[in-house]
Amino acid sequence: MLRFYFGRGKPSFRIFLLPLHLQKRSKTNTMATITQLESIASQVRRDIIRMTSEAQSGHPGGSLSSTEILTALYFEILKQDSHNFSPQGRDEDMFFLSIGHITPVYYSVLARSGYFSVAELATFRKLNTRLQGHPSVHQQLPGIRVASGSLGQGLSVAIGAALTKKLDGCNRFVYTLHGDGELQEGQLWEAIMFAGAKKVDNLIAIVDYNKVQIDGSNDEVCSLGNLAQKFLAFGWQVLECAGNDMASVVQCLNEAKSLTNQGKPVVVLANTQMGYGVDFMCGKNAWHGTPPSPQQAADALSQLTETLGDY
Ligand SMILES: Cc1ncc(C[n+]2csc(CCOP(=O)(O)OP(=O)(O)O)c2C)c(N)n1
Ligand SMILES: [Mg+2]
Repeated sequence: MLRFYFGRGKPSFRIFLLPLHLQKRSKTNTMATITQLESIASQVRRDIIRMTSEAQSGHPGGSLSSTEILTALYFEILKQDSHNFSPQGRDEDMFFLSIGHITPVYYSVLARSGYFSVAELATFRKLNTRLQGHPSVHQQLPGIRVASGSLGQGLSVAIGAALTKKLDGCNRFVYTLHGDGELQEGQLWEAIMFAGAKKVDNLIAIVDYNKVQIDGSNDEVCSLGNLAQKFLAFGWQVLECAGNDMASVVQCLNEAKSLTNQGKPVVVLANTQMGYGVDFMCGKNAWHGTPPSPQQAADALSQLTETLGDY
């Protein structure tokens, strides 16, 4: 099943439309929440710019493209107890960041949602701190269950967690986030095949589909072809959304939840733009792993409203 939510891609499959009475109801119910989530996302983007600029290293591009996705997950979708973090995640939803280099956005949403102090964001990428360039478990930072950064591994871990939840009789879900360049890793396709074959239907994978990666566009490096058709062929349900539109992201993730327990894993292709929210970064792969200079950071911050208060 493939459904589109305001996706930029040509809707060559079934276009999803809520019945009118539900459209009206969901709009009324979610307007305030969407506005609040957008406000949080603005602060998260400020954190990303400040962390990478102050450290003069790190990955702002993919962090900015994934901001709506991670904000929606941590402030709306995931059922977790951020104040009592348990690595086992029993009776909770679990999230695995497979695209480990986007720690600026990950650390920001973890801190802002209560896993650790917001002030700790100032230690990003400093030696002997918990906020290393890529997530690691050695520092026991609350919220992190597995190290990542070596691309391609997160789905395999998530499948193990999802199968464990089934064995434990837990009806919560396991979520992952992947990069599109990351999808060139062979291990991912082995995991995608396994999840489809074994009907891991409590698993929701999300792709930050920003169409670029470290060395250029996906097409220049190694085309992903028709990604939706590939997932469908591997036995997944496929949804697509406008990944930098908060309403589209939230609606799509809620729909993904409703498609669980139907014998197929679910993937959300979130059409995003690298560097979204900062005009001179938007759509440019050069910002994959380049920190903004102090002048560039000042320019970027002038475009992003401070909503929750800078750390
Ligand atoms: C196994 C492995 N190979 C190569 C790398 C180096 N690397 C880090 S990020 C990246 C590109 C990832 O592209 P994408 O997933 O699209 O992330 P984005 O650039 O959009 O943030 C590469 C090749 C790595 N971290 N791990
Ligand atoms: Mg990418």
